[in-house]
Parts: sequence; structure tokens; C-alpha cells
Amino acid sequence: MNICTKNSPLGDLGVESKNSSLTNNHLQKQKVPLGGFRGLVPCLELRETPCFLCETLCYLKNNSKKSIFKMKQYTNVKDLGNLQQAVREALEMKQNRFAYKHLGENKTLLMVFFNSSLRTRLSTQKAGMNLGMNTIVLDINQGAWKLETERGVIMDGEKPEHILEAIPVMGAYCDVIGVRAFAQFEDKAYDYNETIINQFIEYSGKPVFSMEAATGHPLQAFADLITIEEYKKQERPKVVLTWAPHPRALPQAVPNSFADFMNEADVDFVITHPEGYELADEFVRGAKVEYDQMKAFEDADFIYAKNWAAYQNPNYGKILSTDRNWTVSARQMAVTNDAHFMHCLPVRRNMIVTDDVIESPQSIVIPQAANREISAQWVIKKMISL
Ligand code: AN0
Ligand code: CP
Repeated sequence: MNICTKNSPLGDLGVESKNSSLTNNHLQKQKVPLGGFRGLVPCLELRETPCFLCETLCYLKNNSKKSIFKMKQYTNVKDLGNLQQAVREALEMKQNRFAYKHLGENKTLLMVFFNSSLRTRLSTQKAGMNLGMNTIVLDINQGAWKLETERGVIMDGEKPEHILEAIPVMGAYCDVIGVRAFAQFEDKAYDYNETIINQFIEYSGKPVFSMEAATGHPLQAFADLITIEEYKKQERPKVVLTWAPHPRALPQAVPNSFADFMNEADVDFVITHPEGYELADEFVRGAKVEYDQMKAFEDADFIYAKNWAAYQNPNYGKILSTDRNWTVSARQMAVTNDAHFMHCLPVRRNMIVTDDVIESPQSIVIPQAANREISAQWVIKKMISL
């Protein structure tokens, strides 16, 4: 439904706003006089899709949940709905990130970490606070009972609690749950079926979003796309995802989600990696794969570096190369179109990227990390809206 049109009726809704500052901002923005007006009005902008407030109006007017997009889970790009609209709304929200503080009143965000984090922990908590939510962080490996995740196991070992009780209990204490549960590289099917986060989705009774699960890191990829939108100079920039060496076996979650998003975005997307590092078809989706890194970098506008362990059988989870010719340095950056350098962080300097490249003016790793607050806030907002 598109109610943000010039023909939308003014003031016929008779709805009182719960948040006067939001109403006033909105009305002032649209230059609608406040005097004598009973409720909210459509914003009158010509848009393909309704703005946030008009979505709310739409809901109130029709009293139908069908008319508003409430997100129940966020694990991949498709869960965002219209991607262009999501990026546009996220950029709008970045300009006024406290405008929705009333939405989270008396609501609780629970963040559950099975693995370490710096950015995800801080940015997601900040996003919840921007929305006026209470936030609780649970580190499963620090003070919580160790959780058994396999069903049917005779629990006579180290783990005193089963995840199938723990999840609904966690759900009872909150309104939205974020979960970080990396691939374990023990069983490819267990990882690629997203066994842990899917159990949260099934048994918590609450909306669940990924804070990096086994196969994807969609909050990161959404922040990456927002950042590319902010820094692009071309309408359709060339974006290169490059593998780079690392001493540990790292998950495919970040490159998978980045590919997932880039395949949906209006960019010329190329993936480069040594042979044997091919990602799953469901994420590559026919994107160009170039095995010659220098060739891939030619005329690139964005270089996105990341290590990942092998996906393909029989090497799932293995390190096949630590070749430092693949470390992103001035040598490769020289053939790009003065490309911006991106990495999700944490990054190992002089393995993934040289000091001079990550410290160069073309490096945008810090604004990229800062946009994690924005991607998280957009997603959580969708989960708590009405
Ligand atoms: C993790 C990974 O590669 O998936 C998290 C990145 C956001 N990185 C490390 O474990 C170093
Ligand atoms: N990029 C990212 O997710 O960082 P953390 O692992 O520190 O959360």
C-alpha cells in the first residue's frame, strides 16, 4: 500500500500519536501546520513505498497487521524485504537515530553469544538503547551452564543443560533475541543447516536475528552495503571480494553474506580466491569468480578482504593456503580505480592487509564498523514495530 502520495487525505485518521516529538518532527518536515490538527497525517511525499511513520499510519488506519512489515527473523538478505528501501530507510534513520526511542519502552533485547565479539556486542547493544530498549547480554561460555546442543544425547558428561530448555527460558525474559553461533567445522551439514539459530527461531517464541551464525553474518553485510552506498562514486561500482591469508580456520559466514547482499545490489560483483576456496553456490549465485587476484582488482571501486576456510568437500573447514602474495598491499591497490578498502574487522595486519593500505585515506573500515549500529537498529526496529 502506498499512502505517501500527494492525493492522500489529510487528517482523516483520528489517531493520537503516542510520541509527540516524532509527530512534530514529521509534521514539521512536511510543513503541515500543527494547529487544530487531531492526529497524524501521511507525509505527502511521492515515494515508491511508505516511510516509517506512514507504515504506522497504514497499520492504524486499517487495524491490520498485514499492512505493516514486522520482521520475525533475520538470517539473510531476503528477510529484509525490499533491499533498496531498507538501505534508504537505514540511511534516513542514521540522521535521526533517537527518533524511535518510544518503540522500545519496556521491551528487552537479549543478546546470546556462543563466540567472542567486540563490534557486534557493542553496536547491537547501542542499537537497542537507541530504540529505548533494555538490553541483556549472555555469554554462554562465561558463567552460563554449558549447553548440550544435540538431541538424543545421554547427558552424563560436561554439559548440565540442554539448549531445548534453555532457549524457551531465554525467550521468556525478552522480546527480541540476537544469537551469535559460529560454524564449528565438525559437521558440514550441522553448520549449513544452521542448527543452532534455527532452534532459537523455532523454540524461543520471539523474533530472532543473527549476530553471525554458521553460514551468514547478515548484520555485517547490511552495514557493508550501507557503507558502499555512502562512499560510491559510480552509479554501479565494481566491488571485489578477495580471499586473504590467515593462520586460523575462519568461517565462511562473512563472505557468504557479503556475496548474498552484493548479488542483490546494483554493483558489478567479482569474487577472487585461490583454487579450492570456492564458496557455496547458494551464496555465489553465478557471480563472476576470477582466480587471478590482480586481474580481479583492475578498475575496482571497492576491495573487500576476508579470509575463510575451505567450503568444498573433502576440505570443509581446512586451511589450504597461507600464501602472503594474496595479502592486500599497495601492489594490488595500484591497479584499482583508487578503490576503498573494506574489512569487517577484526583484521590481522600484514596477513590480510598491509599497514599502509589499512591506514590509507582509502580505507573505510572504521565507518564500516560504525554502520553496524545502523544495520542492527534497522533490524531490531522492524522486529519491535507494532
Ligand atoms: C570471525 C569470522 O571470520 O567469522 C568474525 C568476523 C566478524 N573472525 C574471527 O574469528 C577472527
Ligand atoms: N565484524 C564483527 O562482527 O566484529 P565482532 O566479531 O567483533 O563482533
